[in-house]
Amino acid sequence: MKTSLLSIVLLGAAALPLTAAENISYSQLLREITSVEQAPAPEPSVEKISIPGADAGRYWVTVKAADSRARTRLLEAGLDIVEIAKDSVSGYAGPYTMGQLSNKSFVVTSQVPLADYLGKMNKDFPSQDAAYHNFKETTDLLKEMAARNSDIASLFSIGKTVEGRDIWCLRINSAAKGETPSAKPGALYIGNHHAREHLSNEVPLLFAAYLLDHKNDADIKKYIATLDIYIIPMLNPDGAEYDIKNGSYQYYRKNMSVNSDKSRGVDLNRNYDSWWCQAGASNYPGADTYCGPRAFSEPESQAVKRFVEARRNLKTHISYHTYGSEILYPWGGTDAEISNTRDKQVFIKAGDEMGKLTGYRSYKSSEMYVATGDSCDWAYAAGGIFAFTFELEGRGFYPGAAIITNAVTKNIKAAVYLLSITDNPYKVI
Ligand code: 0X9
Ligand code: ZN
Repeated sequence: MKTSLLSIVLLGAAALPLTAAENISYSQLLREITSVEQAPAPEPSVEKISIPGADAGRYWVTVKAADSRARTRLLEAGLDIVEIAKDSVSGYAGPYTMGQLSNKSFVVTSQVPLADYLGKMNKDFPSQDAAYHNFKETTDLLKEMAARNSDIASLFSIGKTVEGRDIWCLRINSAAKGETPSAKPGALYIGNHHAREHLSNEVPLLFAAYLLDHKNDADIKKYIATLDIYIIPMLNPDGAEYDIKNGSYQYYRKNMSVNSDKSRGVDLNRNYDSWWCQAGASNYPGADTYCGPRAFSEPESQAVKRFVEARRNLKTHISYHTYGSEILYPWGGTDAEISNTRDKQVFIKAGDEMGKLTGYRSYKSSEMYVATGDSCDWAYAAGGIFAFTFELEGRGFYPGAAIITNAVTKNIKAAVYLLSITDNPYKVI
């Protein structure tokens, strides 16, 4: 739970008159984040990690896997792949997946009870990560941004989560507000499909602050006047909140649905209707890669579906995840190449350009592993949207607050680049 950053920002903001001319300052936000980053470490504490089922046979495992095909089979066995090496992968496995790994022809080279593994990890603690924004802080900040920039910004909920939280969308458009349609080319940025990937909320949230703070810069002004920009920083607030409950990280990936077997959660990035629940997904509810009972079974993915289908003007999209310093483009659900060669060239060229701006490697999603039900595959297939998955930087899901400024700064460059081609993505080829 962070108190310092937002309260400083909002207390500071409250002292100002609420006029359209006043902005939540992006640079102020970054300064505050930096000051939180540099704050002295709190009292050393014994980390209390409570993993769902940690006592019931969850392991950190390393399994031989020489290529993307082998990695896909492991996803299907329910393995929550976290690290990919040349000949192996490592990740989390619960009792079901441990059974699959022993029954099938997998070679497990190491398995460490999760509690032991986490106990040995040198990672940051939530109190040191105060600069990250939880759901309330994100909500307050988005409301403040919209209120202070009512000439160009509006905020609305695209739907409710399993637990009834709003999925907020900040829209930046000089003419249309709220859910009013627009014919201008649209760009969509979504963070936090996966609960524990908190940096994927910060990047789009701070990108929104940046755009509003720079609304009078010539290039940004032009994009705001000519484009329809949507930013949904927190698609899975239930999961994100669960992941930080009790002030300790839960290593939680999915949403908070209660499954038929009473296990929790569907993997939202396996729940879209793109070869749903085929390769790289598990139909076992307890698995971290569980695809759900049917495509779009989840209110969060349904909300994205409704949102995208109602906005045929959308041309470009980034879905933020962590981690890996990668930019991925379709297909992710099949080894096949996309059939439209011009589109493929756009993906390659735009991906490379954003790769230069971030230092990330851009390549076809399925080369990482084939995984079906992926949001970006669906967005491209359903709407012809140039949809990129960004695996942001950092080693681990909890890279600490010190990573935010750099990650945000370089990713704003890539996000602005995407705006620059949204009027006509084909101009890049
Ligand atoms: O597996 C995922 O959903 C993404 N990785 S993460 O570590 N953030 O969970 C990658 C999605 C890329 N898409 C495909 N390879 N289909
Ligand atoms: Zn993810």
